[in-house]
Amino acid sequence: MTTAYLALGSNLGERRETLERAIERMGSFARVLARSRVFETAPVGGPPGQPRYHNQVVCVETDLGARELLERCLEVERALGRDRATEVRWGPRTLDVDLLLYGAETIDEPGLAVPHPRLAERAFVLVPLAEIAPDVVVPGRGRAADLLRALGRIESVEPA
Ligand code: GSY
Repeated sequence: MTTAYLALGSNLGERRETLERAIERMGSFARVLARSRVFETAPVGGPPGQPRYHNQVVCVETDLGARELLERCLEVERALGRDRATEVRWGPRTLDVDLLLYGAETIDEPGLAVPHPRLAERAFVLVPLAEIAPDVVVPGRGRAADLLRALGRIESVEPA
């Protein structure tokens, strides 16, 4: 069994409901141990004028390997209306699921990078992650709470 952290984001459609439905579906391949509150966040990157996101982080326990876990999460994205083939790069999306951490592993393979390479720069990930797991260690970077503190003043990440 491995403990993993997943980041969810949605800025199209019924954002909160989409996150809720995604977590429900994750229950078929992982045990959800903890979930952060949902935060409303300003979009980072992508085309100007896109809607604000709802973001959330969940902690799961699973028998799946990291790649299989990611694949199952991408299936959840597709089931909830995401079409990576046609969407604008960094543009609005019904659901994004990122594998942030998989145990204490560091993985750098095509299509699979753990810890997530931009985790330490993203307040919309670190705020919910540090809420449920302030002491979790991001391999090579340090504790989640310390990474969040290092970001300095946080704007546009508010409980939804
Ligand atoms: O990387 C996930 C998708 N995404 C997000 C997001 O989830 N939240 C915010 N605030 N901005 C984002 N830009 C992208 S791309």
